Amino acid sequence: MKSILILNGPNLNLLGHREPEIYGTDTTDDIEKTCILKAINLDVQITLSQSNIEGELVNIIQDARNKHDGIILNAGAYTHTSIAIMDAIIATQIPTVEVHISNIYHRESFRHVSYVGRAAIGQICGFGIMGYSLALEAITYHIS
Ligand code: CA2
Repeated sequence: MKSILILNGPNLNLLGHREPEIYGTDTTDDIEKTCILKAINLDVQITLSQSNIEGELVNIIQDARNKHDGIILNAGAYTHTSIAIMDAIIATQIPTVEVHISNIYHRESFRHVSYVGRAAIGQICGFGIMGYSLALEAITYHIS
């Protein structure tokens, strides 16, 4: 069975509790529930992880080698700044789908730049937490 890592970056642990007008009212527990249902449907195994620390995200991506067949990554604000996370994705060569809850292109111009996007196979943004299950479908299709 294929194994997919779903990795969230900084502040995404606060989902549902702050800025609901941008990020909605769904929490990370809701992301987990939605993804578990989708994973059963697609017959894939999932692991969820979150860190607020850039280096930890790099470590988790490196550790994914030989463990996971694909990564779904919402790197939060590090999306727009982190060459280290981009390099980790390129180095591990694990197919990665970039996800954002909000439509980053409707927001400030600094959010229009994505270093993750340079390494990812594709990007899903603007669909709220449904983006994670769409990404699960996309990555499963890609690696099958
Ligand atoms: O839309 C997304 O998923 C983002 O990755 C979310 C990041 C933001 O920096 C990106 O530009 C787009 C921010 C995540 C912070 O999440 C919060 C949730 C609740 C309250 C405050 C922040």
